Amino acid sequence: MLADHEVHFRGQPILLIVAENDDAAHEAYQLIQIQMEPLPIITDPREAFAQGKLLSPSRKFVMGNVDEAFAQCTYIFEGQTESGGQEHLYLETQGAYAYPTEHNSVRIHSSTQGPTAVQRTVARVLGVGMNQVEVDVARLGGGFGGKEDQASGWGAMAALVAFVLKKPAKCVPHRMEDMRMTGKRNPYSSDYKIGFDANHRILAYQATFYQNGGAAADLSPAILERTLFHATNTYHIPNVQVTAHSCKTNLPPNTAFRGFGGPQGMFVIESALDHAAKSLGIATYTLQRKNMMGNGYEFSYGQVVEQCQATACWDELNKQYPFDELQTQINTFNQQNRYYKKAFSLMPICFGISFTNTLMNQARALVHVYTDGSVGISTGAVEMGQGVNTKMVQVAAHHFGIDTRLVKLETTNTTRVANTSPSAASATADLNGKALEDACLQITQRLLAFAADVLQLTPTDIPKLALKNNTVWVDDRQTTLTWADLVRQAYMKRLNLSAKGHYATPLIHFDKTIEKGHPFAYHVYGTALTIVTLDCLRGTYTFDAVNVVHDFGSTMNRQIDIGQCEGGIVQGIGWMTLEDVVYNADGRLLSNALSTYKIPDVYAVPEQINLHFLQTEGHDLAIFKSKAVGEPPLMYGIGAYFAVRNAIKVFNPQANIPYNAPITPEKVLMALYNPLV
Ligand code: LUZ
Ligand code: MOS
Repeated sequence: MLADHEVHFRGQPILLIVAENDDAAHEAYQLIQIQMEPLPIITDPREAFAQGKLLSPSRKFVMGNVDEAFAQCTYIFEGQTESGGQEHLYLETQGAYAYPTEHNSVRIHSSTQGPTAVQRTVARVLGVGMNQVEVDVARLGGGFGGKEDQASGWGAMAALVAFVLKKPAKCVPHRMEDMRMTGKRNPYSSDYKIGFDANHRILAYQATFYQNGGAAADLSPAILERTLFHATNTYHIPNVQVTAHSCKTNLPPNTAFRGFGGPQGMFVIESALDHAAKSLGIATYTLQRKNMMGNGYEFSYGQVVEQCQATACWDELNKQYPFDELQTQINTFNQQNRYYKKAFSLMPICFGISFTNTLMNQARALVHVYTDGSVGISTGAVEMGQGVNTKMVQVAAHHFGIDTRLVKLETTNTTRVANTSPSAASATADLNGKALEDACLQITQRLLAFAADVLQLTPTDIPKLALKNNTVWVDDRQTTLTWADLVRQAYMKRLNLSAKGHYATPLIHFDKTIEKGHPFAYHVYGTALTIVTLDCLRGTYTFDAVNVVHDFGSTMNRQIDIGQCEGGIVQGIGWMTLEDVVYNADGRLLSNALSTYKIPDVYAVPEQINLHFLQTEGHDLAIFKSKAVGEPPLMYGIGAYFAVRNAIKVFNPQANIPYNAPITPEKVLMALYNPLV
């Protein structure tokens, strides 16, 4: 919990001051003197790699033979990319509140995406059983991955104080402390090599990823894996060799952030394609579309593409906003405007849904039907603004055929639902929704069998019964037996009105020894068209529109899903264009406040975000066939980088712009006049 002998990064907790109030704590802090001997500091992942400093064994996914394929290529392009970190900037900082309870136990209210992770860590720090640690989560003011693994420290500090002093304790960092002490999105340094035949078809792709992991493993090894899973994005590439190294540096341990390594991998292949297209003198979108994958394509990790919507989304977008016509209009605008230049880009996405660690794809739920017909439900899902609570209530209300008003969702609590996976990987609604569905169906089966009795039908009639509109229906005809009556009578006959549901995603598996398997329940697809206007005197830009065709499956809540897409797009634009996490050579965070770290504001939001729902059946492994929506839209933001880059090229075709993100206004201004001045 605290540094021992060596401090590995600036911001690592060294000691814990317990005081009755903030002022007293600060006074005590002033009295402390620490003597430390400086050690060498590494902040760059390539340097860490050269010194053999790794957080976990390196990984390599291979399909076909890239060496043989490159020998056959007509065109080969090689280069390097950099993508930066990203501060989560959840509105509510990290924090926990703990108090002692009976039987030498402790209860913790934690701002965590992973209640069980906090419970496990606290039990270990206190040296007690997990059954002596209760974690309760009402909701979070945002998580974005930052509280998947990094909430545990704050929970442990609060719990330690409560456990030892037998008094309530609260541990909540100030915003600037939170920014300095916690890890962020992993920055990546990458090398790519891409080869094409004479018809511009990709024959081979090779990439090496140097992940900046920070000072401890945290989730970086899992993030590294997802980078490899998404390294080829939506493209049909027969020969692939991608290698990834998780490099240990002296920065706060970097961690999960919406997309979880996927965006970092996709940025590299999109850079490689853009590099190739510009060198070949063709539109990047022509090259992208030509190489789009389809059903039957085998990813480098062995999963075969099914129910592919990649070209369906792309082509529908092209139908609604014809790209060639748009280019013609933009050309006219650019001829008529000397200091404003417009450009656009296309960003297709394919994101795998499931925790890549197969065992984490499990969930449980607890349902009680009370004697008055009201319902209480508990799941392992944590609400952090993504709307999962609403979706859980929808699941229960639908299966019982009752108004959502009759359903109450309890807090997420480790004594009601144990051994939870964190709310992460976009999989929370699917996993917990399916577990909840299992519990609801156990109860409805009992109730419908009982209803057949009450209505004086035979057991063979049970399949004709349904619960709808707060009543029992037979063969699509409403009966006079209401839900409330049914429940009350069932109780009087001593029926079990509670159930525990369980779900483990079927079909998925992965063998790390050969790096092959079927790790994802399904994939989510979509394409974004991003149009930008660049102010070539100032280096600033505004996004005219982000137009998207997205594969929601069969959405169970349109408003929530639209909200997730809009938020993801804006957060992705922030990562790619504005947000610059800066450490000095000593590993001190310089961008530790909103005055030095620029996040999207109302002016940075695209003037229009137009979301089109692709018409599809949805997927059976998605709850109510409504596909996971949390992370995929973030990657549309990558399109913003390429749109801005294209606009610079219109003004200054000679500009030599490295594939480095974020492409901040400062960098844009330099590129606009380089090498002109
Ligand atoms: N967390 C995790 C995640 O532990 N495993 C994952 O595969 C994942 N994917 C996305 C976001 N968080
Ligand atoms: Mo996450 S990056 O789904 O905690």
